[in-house]
Amino acid sequence: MHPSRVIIHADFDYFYAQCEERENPTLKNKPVVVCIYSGRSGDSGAVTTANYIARKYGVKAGIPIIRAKRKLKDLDAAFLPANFELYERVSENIMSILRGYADKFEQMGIDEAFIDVTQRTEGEFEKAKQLAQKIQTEILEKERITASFGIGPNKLVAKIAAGRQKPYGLTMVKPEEVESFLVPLPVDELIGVGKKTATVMEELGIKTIGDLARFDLGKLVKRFGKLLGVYFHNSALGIDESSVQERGMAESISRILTLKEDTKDFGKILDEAYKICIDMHARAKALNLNFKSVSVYAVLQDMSAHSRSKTFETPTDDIEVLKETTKELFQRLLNEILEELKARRIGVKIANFTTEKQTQKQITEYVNKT
Ligand code: DCP
Ligand code: CA
Ligand code: CA
Repeated sequence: MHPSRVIIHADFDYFYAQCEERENPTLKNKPVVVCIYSGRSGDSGAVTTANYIARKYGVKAGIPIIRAKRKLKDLDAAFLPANFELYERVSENIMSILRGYADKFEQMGIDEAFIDVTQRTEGEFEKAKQLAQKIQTEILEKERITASFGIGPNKLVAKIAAGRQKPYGLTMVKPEEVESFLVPLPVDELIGVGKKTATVMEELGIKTIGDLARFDLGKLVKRFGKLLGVYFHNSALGIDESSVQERGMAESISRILTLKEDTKDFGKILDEAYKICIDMHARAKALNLNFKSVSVYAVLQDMSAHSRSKTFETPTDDIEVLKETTKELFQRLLNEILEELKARRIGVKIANFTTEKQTQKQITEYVNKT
């Protein structure tokens, strides 16, 4: 038999709302609801997520803001507009911590990731548990965010495990425990079984993953087709061979921010742009990336968006080059467009990455050719 893989899944707890609590601790003891206001009227829009206090009153992702307000009426609840810049920054920082402990790393959306730790734990689940605790603590200490972890012999089991104890939970399912772990759970815990599929399954008498595992495969295939039928059957048995997929290099790193007040003052814009540069540069350094192009953006008061970019001959990781280029590009952009309108939002992007090794290679090749 193959020795088992050891996979960890991390999912950050009530993520957007927790980021808001981190920035403003006075929110901690009250219901917090993060909203996307559609802008049509005061309260139109939807809830993206809520902290656990608000969830006790039935507030959850996807419901209209107006409904959430009704549920939290008379309570001292905070309704906040989503601040994606913040969530992305926090997410990137936590992801780099996770990446540092992975044989293989795969990010799934803004608040979760799989890490394969088979090699570094020598396939031992107890070691993986210690490692997971260490990572959880590091994330809490460095980023002041709690994340829940699941450990399992594959992605399927690790992901379900991560959702079992929240917040700040750690659930380990060893290979020999997979069956007893899955059997009692509702089918909609399986990836790919949403509300609709769950309803169809219930009509077939399938409520738990155990029911699904026992259900006749032929009948399942008849109802859902071969591909899905077999997939559901295997999932219910805890079978998942899919590997943790390292994605290629990021294509770009960018930051956009809303200015404190609309302005056409070059100095003020540059101050903010430099902050972005420093932040992005640290990010590129952490990922060991050199960049070959820089772009700057401005969104004006009429919401029109404008950009300018520049590509270098050779990749660089020099902060001064980044700042100089940003300055030059903003100067050009502002001269050309800022006649009447002020800027509302600005951004900087670096792209066309190579890793340091590749850069070395390109440089040597160049030297050899000449
Ligand atoms: N999100 C969203 N709209 C949704 C669902 C989620 O904008 N319909 C956003 C807000 C969440 C983030 O994605 O904070 C992560 O989603 P999760 O499903 O992991 O939910 P949370 O992290 O908020 O809560 P939990 O503690 O249950 O993981
Ligand atoms: Ca989450
Ligand atoms: Ca998630």
